[in-house]
Amino acid sequence: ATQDELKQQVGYKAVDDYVKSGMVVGLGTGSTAYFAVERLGQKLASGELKDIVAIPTSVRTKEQAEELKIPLVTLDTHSKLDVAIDGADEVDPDLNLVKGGGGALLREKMVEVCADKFIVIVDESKLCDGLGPGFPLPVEITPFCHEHTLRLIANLPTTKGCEAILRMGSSSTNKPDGDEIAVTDNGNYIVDLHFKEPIKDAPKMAMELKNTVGVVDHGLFCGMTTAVIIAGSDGITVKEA
Ligand code: DER
Repeated sequence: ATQDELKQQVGYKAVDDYVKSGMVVGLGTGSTAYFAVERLGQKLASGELKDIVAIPTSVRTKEQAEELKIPLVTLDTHSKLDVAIDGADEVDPDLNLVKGGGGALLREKMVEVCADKFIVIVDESKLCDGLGPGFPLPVEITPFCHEHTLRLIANLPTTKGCEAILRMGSSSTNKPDGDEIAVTDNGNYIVDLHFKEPIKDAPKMAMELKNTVGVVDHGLFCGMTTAVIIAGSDGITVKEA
């Protein structure tokens, strides 16, 4: 199966297995979450699912959902979700995640911490033994004095020795071209932290990053995952936290 077929398999399965009529559903961002949104639209159009409202985690997911006529609400009126479905850039054995490759980490985390169940959908290439070396850790920062904040987050006890790079071009890593600084949906910048060694204590790094003034949030999603649906060349497996 092609990588797109693997992404479609897990995206569809997440909706088929975890979304029931009447639910409030968080819609993730990225090329895998794209298929979950597509499947939800299909099942609402066919009548298999009814009375669903959804909360998108990015402008581009909002636009895809609007095209599919998925009824949308926000956390302001629905701050408790039944389920959220999203991709990830890395998944470690404890089901801690690195997210934010698509530049949507802040809205993703705001939505996904409010969900009773957080279902992660990945192809097997995202699995790792330790977070870090396989995918740079995105950190969303305020634009004011961003070089200063970049230096701070590159020199924390847990991050010392990493290479911190300001994300240029589009806010999604898929298209890091261009000579403009990437700007997120929230008007912020992103610094990607490149680690040579696996992150030893992700929760500690998460706390140090969050406590750094100028940091809005980061791509470590620790202790949030309910289940991961993994598409591999030999089929689909589900790992539950
Ligand atoms: O930016 C994000 O957090 C995305 O969910 C990313 O982690 C996964 O994107 P992909 O499904 O396109 O690989």
